[in-house]
Amino acid sequence: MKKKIGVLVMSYGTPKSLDDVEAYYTHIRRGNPPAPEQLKELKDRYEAIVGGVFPLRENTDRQVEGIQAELDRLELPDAEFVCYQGLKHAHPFIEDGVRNMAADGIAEAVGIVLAPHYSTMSVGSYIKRAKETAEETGVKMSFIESYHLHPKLIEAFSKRVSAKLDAFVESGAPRDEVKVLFSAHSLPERILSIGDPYRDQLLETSEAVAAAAGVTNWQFTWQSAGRTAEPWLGPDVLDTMKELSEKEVRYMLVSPLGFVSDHLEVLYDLDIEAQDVAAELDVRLMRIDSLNTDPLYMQTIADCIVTECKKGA
Ligand code: FEC
Repeated sequence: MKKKIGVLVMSYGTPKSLDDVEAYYTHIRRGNPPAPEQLKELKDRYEAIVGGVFPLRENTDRQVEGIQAELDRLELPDAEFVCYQGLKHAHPFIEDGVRNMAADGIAEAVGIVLAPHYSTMSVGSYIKRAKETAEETGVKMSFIESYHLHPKLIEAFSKRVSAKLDAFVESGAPRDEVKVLFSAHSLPERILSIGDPYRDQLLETSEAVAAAAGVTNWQFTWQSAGRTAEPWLGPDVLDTMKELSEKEVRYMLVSPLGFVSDHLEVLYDLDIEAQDVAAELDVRLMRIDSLNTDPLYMQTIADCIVTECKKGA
């Protein structure tokens, strides 16, 4: 009989419905309920994207199915992988995922986050929670911390950048006049003082994708900074767009490399908020398509899992 290896696929999580936004936001705020105006503002953002539908849930479901299919296709002689979902801020939580594995008799598992870059505040906190529950339940777990330079990930992103640059050219824009803006979720500036690799990994991905797509006219910028009093990493994409437009840049291609799925931070922050700013500035803004279930991305994850298992064998 083949040995069953659990795969804990972790993702951010999204509310089930508009009624669930308050509980979700309270969880993000570590148990502190949001003020009524903060709650309204977040609900308005969800309502603005496809009328209050929460695409991240279905996208994560599909990604987990895609990863399972990719792992099944490998047909390893001695091992069989079984994927479980664990979400950071929604059901099934990370802890539920690990407990579900233990309840199914899984003794060994690998954990991976659907976010390619490591930060103590993002991927690190997913892993910490999974590790704690794994120790409690006796599941032997190892983790993939980052995969930001995996060749298939770089290929998937660079194909998307090239496709949108072609679309710019077809619509009459000179290719080398399109500024490619690689972006990722901002984090509080204090991560830099603790030697966090997040920013450097993002710059490495940007450089690799630019090289693969033959792009020299690019820069990195942050997006979606939290609404807290402390300083967050900048410049923000909206400020970058304003600054570039003052320098007569008229074509911009935003390429969110820190995200792998369509969700609020892409569909609202870029497709609505940044597009509104682009219209005010008379700038033509496009965005690369999200990876979602791109086979190259599914293969990236499957390959990381198998490589991690071989390390432990
Ligand atoms: O579509 C959806 O329903 C969920 C979209 C979503 C994704 C996402 C990814 C990341 N976040 C990261 C860091 C922070 C930090 C805070 C924070 C707050 C929010 C809020 C919402 C939200 N995030 Fe998020 N994030 C998404 C949504 N995020 C909503 C609360 C309102 C607001 O501030 O806009 C601040 C709170 C804290 O201190 O914890 C920090 C990072 C990522 C990318 C990596 C990952 O996916 O884990 C980093 C998707």
